[in-house]
Amino acid sequence: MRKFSAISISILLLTGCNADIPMVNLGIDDVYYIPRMQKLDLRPALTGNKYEWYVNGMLVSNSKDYIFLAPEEGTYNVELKILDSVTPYDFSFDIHVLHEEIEYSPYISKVYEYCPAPGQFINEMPRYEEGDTYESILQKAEESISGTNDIMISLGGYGGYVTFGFDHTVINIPGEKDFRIWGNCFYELLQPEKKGGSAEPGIVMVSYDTNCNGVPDDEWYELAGSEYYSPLTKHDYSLTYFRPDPNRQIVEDEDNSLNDVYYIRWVDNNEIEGYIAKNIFHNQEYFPKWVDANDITFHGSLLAPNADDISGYGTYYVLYSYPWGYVDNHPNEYPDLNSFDISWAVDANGNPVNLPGVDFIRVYTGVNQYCGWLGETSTELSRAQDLHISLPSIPNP
Ligand SMILES: [Ca+2]
Ligand SMILES: [Ca+2]
Ligand SMILES: [Ca+2]
Repeated sequence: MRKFSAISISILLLTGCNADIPMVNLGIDDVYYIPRMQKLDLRPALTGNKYEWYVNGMLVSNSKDYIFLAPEEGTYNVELKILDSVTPYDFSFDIHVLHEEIEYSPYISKVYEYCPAPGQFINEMPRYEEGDTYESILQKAEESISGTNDIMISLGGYGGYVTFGFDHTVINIPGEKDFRIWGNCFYELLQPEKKGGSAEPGIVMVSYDTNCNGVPDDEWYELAGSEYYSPLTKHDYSLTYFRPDPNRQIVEDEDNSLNDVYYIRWVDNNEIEGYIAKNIFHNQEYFPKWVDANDITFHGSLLAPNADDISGYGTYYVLYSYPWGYVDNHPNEYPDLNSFDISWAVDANGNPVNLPGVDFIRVYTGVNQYCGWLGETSTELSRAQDLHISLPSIPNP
């Protein structure tokens, strides 16, 4: 028995969070129809001393407000008990979770932020063209990595990041990895027993749209990969890059194919400083051209350097893969090593957090490393997939 027409279902789909439901005295309706994997923001208008929310008889929350989110279709009975000596309240209602009207895409649908650090692929992946603004570059980043477009974008040196999302909430299924991200890592062939080659590990952060406004302005959590608790990993790290100084001395290093060694200066919060050099293979500007500021600062965790010059004289660098939990860290042929479990999320103090799902995913370059002619280490990515959405079927010709 449907009370709502298909049209109201579409409206619910469009708004994502459904805070605009007509208010009754409690501010909660008798019945709701929502699509799966979309949040229903329940904010009772009445207050009390304590609150208990039950879904199908199971206590799920003691907060005043509750966000309902279901991965699967079905009818869910929700009960809200407001415990109060003067005005106790007990309200039971049903939420009918339906299949979405337009099938969800398993791939990225939106890029919210693209803020790369300087690097040899910046202004090229995606390409800056005269007149581009932050908005148009963001659009190019979205066109590159959304759907199955699979065009690589570079995040530049340490800290550079991209934030993206899907056309639904990615559900955290217990005991399962939830999404996968494609990079451009390969293994080199000289030491096949050691997993190494061009691993440029990117750290993943996730966020749940708890204020239901569709904007990534909520708390962020790092996914703790294999190096998170390593004593070599620095937390609360920050690093600032400076626009190239037009009066710098142009110094070449022919052995390493560098034609401007002191090109872009950086300094970190340990007062260590260094440079991103310009190399002869990439001649465009390395500082993001759509940025007006004279410096850019990034914050996060810093992984230990993963590169080794096995030639001993700067001709053959191997960037070793960390065991698990990073982007662009193992070749794409290893889906499991490029897949992520939302349950790895930790808060700023390293304590695990239990997220029902995520609406925003951020990836940033996790190392601050320079490898001679290879240049700075930078995470690249081209695609992401929600592992809980079935792949679109290929239409018959
Ligand atoms: Ca999971
Ligand atoms: Ca938000
Ligand atoms: Ca890469």
